[in-house]
Amino acid sequence: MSRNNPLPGDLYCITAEDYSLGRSNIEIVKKWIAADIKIIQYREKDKDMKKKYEECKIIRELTKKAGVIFIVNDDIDLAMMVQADGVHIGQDDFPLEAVRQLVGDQMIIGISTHSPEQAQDAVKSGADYIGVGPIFKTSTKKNVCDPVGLEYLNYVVDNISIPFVAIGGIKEGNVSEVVRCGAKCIAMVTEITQAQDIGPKINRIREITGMEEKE
Ligand code: TZP
Ligand code: MG
Repeated sequence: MSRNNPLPGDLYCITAEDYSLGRSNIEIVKKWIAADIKIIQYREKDKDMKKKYEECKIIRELTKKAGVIFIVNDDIDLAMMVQADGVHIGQDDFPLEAVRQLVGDQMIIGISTHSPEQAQDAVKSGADYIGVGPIFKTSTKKNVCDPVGLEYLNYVVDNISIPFVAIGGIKEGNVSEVVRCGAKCIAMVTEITQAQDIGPKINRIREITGMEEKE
């Protein structure tokens, strides 16, 4: 795990228990690890802190054993308590520089961005990677801004030097467009959490995109 190069050229998987066909986050994470997913983000907006802490403790154990990067969304204290590899923040969270001061120099910090200005600011503030999206329309995230489309993704590919992950409304059926723009790391939430057959789904997406399939 390295702050310089935190994102694999592969899928970036994010939990969403409400959209997981009744399966728990832990069950889903185990399936991702079995499918050789290399980065997992814990994202749960509506659970209480105690529950989140318990789940993150387990996910930290599982990811550590498997050598998988573990990122916690939003909750910097939670990320630190469970010794996650990183934290992912949004534009309305604490300033990135302040988060860096708190978490120290080992932890990965990712930040969601929706415009060229935000991407430039993220680079200046010392982000280790940026989220780029929502590329397409999504109803997974509440209060999400309008899709930024492939235009902003193209801007990032051409102008931003730090790693980035494309996110938002990306599905098996449109992922090739995103890859064609130059995205190497792709986040999908519901397309994967809602798949009945998660392992085969992941491998189908890898085949379409030319990402590596598990042997
Ligand atoms: N950030 C930007 S869009 C989004 C997040 C967390 C949700 C993406 O979910 P989906 O189901 O892949 O559209
Ligand atoms: Mg957030």
